[in-house]
Amino acid sequence: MPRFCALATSLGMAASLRKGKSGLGKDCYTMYDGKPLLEFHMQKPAELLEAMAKLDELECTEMSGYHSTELLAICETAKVASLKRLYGRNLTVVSEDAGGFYRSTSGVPEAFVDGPGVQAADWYLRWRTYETRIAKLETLVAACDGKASLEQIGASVEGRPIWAVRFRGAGWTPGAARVVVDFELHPREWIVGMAGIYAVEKTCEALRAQPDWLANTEVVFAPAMNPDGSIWSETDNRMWRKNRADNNGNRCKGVDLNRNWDPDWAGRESTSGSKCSDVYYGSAAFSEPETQALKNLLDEAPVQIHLDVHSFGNLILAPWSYKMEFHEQRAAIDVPGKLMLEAMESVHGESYTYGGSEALYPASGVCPDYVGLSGGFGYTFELRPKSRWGGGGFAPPEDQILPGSEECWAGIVAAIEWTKNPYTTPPPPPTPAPPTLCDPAFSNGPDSDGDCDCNSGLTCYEGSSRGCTFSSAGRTSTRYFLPSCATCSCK
Ligand code: 0X9
Ligand code: ZN
Repeated sequence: MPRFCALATSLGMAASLRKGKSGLGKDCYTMYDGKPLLEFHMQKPAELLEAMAKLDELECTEMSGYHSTELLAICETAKVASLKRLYGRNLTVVSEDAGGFYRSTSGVPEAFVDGPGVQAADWYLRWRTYETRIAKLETLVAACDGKASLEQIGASVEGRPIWAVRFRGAGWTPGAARVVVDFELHPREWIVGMAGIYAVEKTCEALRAQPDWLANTEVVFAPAMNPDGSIWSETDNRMWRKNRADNNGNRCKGVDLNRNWDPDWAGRESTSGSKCSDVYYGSAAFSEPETQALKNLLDEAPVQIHLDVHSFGNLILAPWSYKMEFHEQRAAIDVPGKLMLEAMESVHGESYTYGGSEALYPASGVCPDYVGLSGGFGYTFELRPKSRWGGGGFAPPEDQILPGSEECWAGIVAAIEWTKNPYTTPPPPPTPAPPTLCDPAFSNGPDSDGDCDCNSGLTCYEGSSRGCTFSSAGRTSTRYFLPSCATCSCK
């Protein structure tokens, strides 16, 4: 399998690749070199769907992920004339060279070379190759003081291991608090793969600072759910979304791992039975080995919160994903949902939107709806960037990696904290205790440290015993007594 992005990096060519025209061999943008990047401005969702079907027919690469009524696509130059005739002023050419455009604004993934002056945090300043990310996982788990285990949960279509990192706190038994977070079902969402490694790193750090943080709790991360697709996206096709299933020898490969689930597999919303479609749902629910691996992990024990991490759009999407109607438990679902929102926004002041399918679009057979069948809450995160423009959509600038990963981590922490104490309505603010006063008939106070003082000439009794407990723990006095003492009196 060609591995040119990684190879170029190890030869020190990444910087020149990042700058513009590669000219140095193939990379993950080469297939888009010299092809126009087009933007379609549609007025209504129905027009959007029609345009998307047209793009499928013309074998264009659709790049907006259905995020708005504005579509972004890369098409062959020869197709542009007919598209211009069809869409007129609703079509603009953003760049004549989509490959060069994304190569220079987003760049290619690199290995990480440690050495003098290199900081650990530098790891998050560049996109990292799949191998580099898995190697980092191994290092992190090995250095996590025995708190984490790296486990193979399955194998991809092409036979690559699928890894999970499990943090099982002392005292956890099946049925107790459990959070599962999966990353990068969609390979082109590179920021998600980076955020998955960051989450593992931060969990180990948190446990080092507070070893009992996950007592009675299990947290499992699956940081790279689609290894074949990720490598394909890094080496051959930057915008690859599906796995690498061969679809019985069809000319179009791949199943969308976020359409291959129940409930509502092969339903009506934003999915397709066409093998060439980016949202192809596969031959059956759970047909793909990557889907099965995650399903088995989720099935091991009840899950209170499942987070399925994607990009882009700055969204936290509540279930159900497959329909517009509100979930019957939506008020309860909103409690951790809004805690995650607040946590993510508070990191950098970046705004996120929280909502159900009304906040994006409904989608049938998606992964986070699955835990809903057994009572869990399954949310979708759509990480940075917020938009394509100035944002880069699926291929943002590298300076988005670290803040995006930090925001994702903050959302995960909020989910874990809620799961440890899963209230479904926010707790009422604590009611202040009514002030306890000293009865002025026989005492005065409270004094500076909170005691009542018997009036002159009176002696304090607690019940029938002479002498009362006062604020200095355990000591008694014939003058002072605690205002809360119901049996204390001055005689
Ligand atoms: O379409 C998807 O799979 C997700 N967007 S992405 O751009 N990452 O591909 C969104 C799934 C839709 N989810 C909900 N409606 N909740
Ligand atoms: Zn996605």
